[in-house]
Formats: sequence, structure tokens, C-alpha cells
Amino acid sequence: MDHTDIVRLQQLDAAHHLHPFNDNAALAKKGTRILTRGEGAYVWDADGNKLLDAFAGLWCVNLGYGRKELGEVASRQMTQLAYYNSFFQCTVEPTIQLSAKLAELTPADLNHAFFTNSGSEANDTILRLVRHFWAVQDQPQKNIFIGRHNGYHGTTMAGASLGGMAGMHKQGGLPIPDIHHIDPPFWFADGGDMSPEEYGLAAAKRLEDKILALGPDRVAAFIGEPIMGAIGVYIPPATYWPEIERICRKYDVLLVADEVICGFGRTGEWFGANYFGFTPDVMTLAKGITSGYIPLGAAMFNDRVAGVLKDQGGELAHGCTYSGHPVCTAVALENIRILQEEGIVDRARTDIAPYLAQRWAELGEHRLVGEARIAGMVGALELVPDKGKRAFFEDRGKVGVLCRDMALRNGLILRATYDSMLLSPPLIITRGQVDELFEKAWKSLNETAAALET
Ligand code: PXG
Repeated sequence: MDHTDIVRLQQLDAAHHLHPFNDNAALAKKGTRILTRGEGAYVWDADGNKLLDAFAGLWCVNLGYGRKELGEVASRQMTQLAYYNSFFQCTVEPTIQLSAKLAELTPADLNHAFFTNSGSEANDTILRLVRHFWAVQDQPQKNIFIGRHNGYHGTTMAGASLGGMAGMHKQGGLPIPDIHHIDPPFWFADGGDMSPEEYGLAAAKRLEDKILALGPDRVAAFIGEPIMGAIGVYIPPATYWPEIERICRKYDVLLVADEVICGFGRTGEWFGANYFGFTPDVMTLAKGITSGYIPLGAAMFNDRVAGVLKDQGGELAHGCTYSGHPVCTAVALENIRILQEEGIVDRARTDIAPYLAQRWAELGEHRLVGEARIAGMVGALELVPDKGKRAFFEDRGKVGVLCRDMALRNGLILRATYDSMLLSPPLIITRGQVDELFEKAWKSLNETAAALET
């Protein structure tokens, strides 16, 4: 694309397109970056820059870019039957097949799928259906959801309320009623003198304290991302999730795992619940379910919850026009077929994740990095002013943006949340590309450190 075309598109964008999670006035002045092509772990922008996408788009392109099979499947399905609904006692074959495939892939007896268009809608779905689950068992007062401060569960009214982002709660009168939050497990900032294992138990105890304060008969469910993504890849100590599960069982509080980021191989296991060794009652999915090639979300329910909803729930007064859209479910099936048949998740776990962890730990030696945390194919570098101390920069976020921009200039896409540099590459990244990622990240850290010193 030549320069005048780019400028013209940027002007149209500034005039007519409101961007999510952006200061739109500032962005309009600066001009957006227009992406034009993707192949494997790389994307190209309209200026022709080739960028190594160490963030898989937005935590989602697990399969990497440019897999023609997904487009071919979509095209075939659109030609054969572009749309039919799942409302009028009907459905379509790819949606049936995907329900069965998800039942097989997800842990334990999570055997029942409800389809949505996004992760946010999947979380809206579980809020309504879990409350309904308790209500039809004569416990309508058992309707409180407990999430975590700084958790992210999407952007709809329920999704943003279940999440604990203060900035989101300020816009639109959130959270909606009967949603409470506990502090997240973030040992780096919060662990004090405790070992990570001790801290994991202490952080989980916050849930028990909250349930007891509210009364177990009021608490419907606890929801959490196995690894908290958007806030900065908080990887809880190994003790955290088993203890959370124990507490949920003790008080008969349903355990909801939001696997929108962790699902489909991000941790090197199929789901974050497999990685941490716990069994949720309900799970929400999106992103990696189609590797981002087409929008799709799903809520998975175990036999107990789905059994009550089916036998006692009456007509399910819930659903989207596109619940189980055949093109989306066909693409998801093809995505999962490739992930399985090409052994991409297994290879991530046994080969690439260990290598990535080794090179990530080397980045952790940089003087700007206070902690290099990683779990499978997702990680963060915590940039700090004083390497020896677990403390943040005073003006949080500036250094992260500086480093992110340096990385971009060096042909590497990393995301910054405050001063955490986040990593979530396509699972198909090669060892050679991991080396390239390391070189570019190291150079960017050097340049960031030099900029701070001047
Ligand atoms: N749950 C989790 C854990 C997510 O990360 C959602 C739900 C919502 O999914 P949809 O498909 O409705 O976006 C997400 C989405 C960021 C960022 O800045 C992360 C997400 C979305 C937008 C920005 O890291 N995750």
C-alpha cells in the first residue's frame, strides 16, 4: 500500500471508527497501524514491516496465521448452508460435532456446550444459567458470583462486572448487583515473606473468608481465569487452584474456569484446569477455539449443572441468533482437527514451551527485569526500577509502553500491561523464531534501559 493510501485510510478510521480500549482522540491524531497479511507467526503492516507476533493477535491465533484449510472449510460451509439456527428444534451438523468434540476434550464431565459469539457472551451466559440452576432448586438467594479484583471476563455488562477492572466498572454503572471480588493471587507484589506455596494457600483463603462473610447459602459460584491474562499474566502458585477447588466443594459453590485465554493449548495443556490439576463445574471458551479465524465462544457445563437445567429448568430463555453458527463451528472443528492431528498442543508442551521457558529465563537476567514468569506458552517480564526488589516503578505503565514501542520498532509485537511485557505467541512458533524473539526482546530491553538512563 502506498503512503497516500495509508494516510487516507487512517483519516477514514479516525473519522468513523471508535476503537476498543483506546483513547480515541489521541489515536486519531497519531494514526492507526493497518495490518494487511499474516503467515505463521508473522504479520505484515501496510508499510511493509514484517512483525513477529509474540502475542498471537490478542491471545488467540494459536494455530498461527494463514492456514488455508480454515478458509476452505468456511467457504464450503457457506456455500452448502450459510446459516441455520438452533432455536426451532433444529440444528446443523458441525455444531453437533463440535459439541461432542468439546465434551471429549474438556476435563471430567464437562459434557454440555452452549454456543455464543464471544468470550464475553459466554460469561454472560454462565451468570444467567448458574443463577437459574440454583433458582430452580429452590435457592434463588444463592445468586452471588465471586470474582477477583483485576480479573478480566469480557466487556458486556455481566462480563465486565464479573471482571474486576476498576476502570471498566467506572463506565456504565458496574458492577451489576450481587457480584463480589477478592484479591488476586500475585505473589510478586503481594507475597511478602511467604513462599509461593504458602502464599497460594493464603490467597485461596480469601475465597473462604468471602464465602463465610456473605453466607454459603448466598454464593452461587466462583469465577477465575486459571492464569489471569489481561492484567499481566499472573500465574498462581501450584497450591492455589486445588485449594480453591476444595473450598468450593466444601460450601457447594460452583467453580467456573474462564478458559478464554488458557484454553486450546496456551499452557501446553489443552486447558488451564489440566495444567493446574483442578476440575471446574463450568468453563467458558473463546479465542483459541477457532484460533481467532472467526468469532465463537462457548460455555461448557458438567453433568450436574446441565442435568438440572435440562430436567428442572424448563424452557431455556437464553440464546443468540448465531448460537452454534454453522460456519463458526465448522471452522472450530477444523482448527481443533489441525491442533490434534499435527500434535501442535503436544509439541508445544514437550518441545517449544521448555525452550521458550529457557530463553525467557535468560531475559529474566536483564537488569530491567524483576521477574520472568512463564507457564507453557504464556508469560510476562515484570520491568522494575530495582532488580533486587519486588517493587514497581512509581509512575506505573510508562516504561512498559516505552519497551513495547521499542519492540515494535525492532519488528516484535509484545503487549504491555502497566510495566509487564506479555508473551503469548502462536503455538506453532519454531525454535528459530523463539531465538529471534529473544534477540529482539533483549535489544528492546537494552534500548528501554538506555532511554531511562538519559
Ligand atoms: N475472558 C477472558 C479471560 C478474556 O481474556 C474474555 C473473557 C472476553 O472475550 P471476548 O471474546 O468477548 O473478548 C477475554 C478477552 C487484553 C484483552 O487487553 C484481553 C481480552 C479482550 C480484550 C483485550 O489483554 N480478553
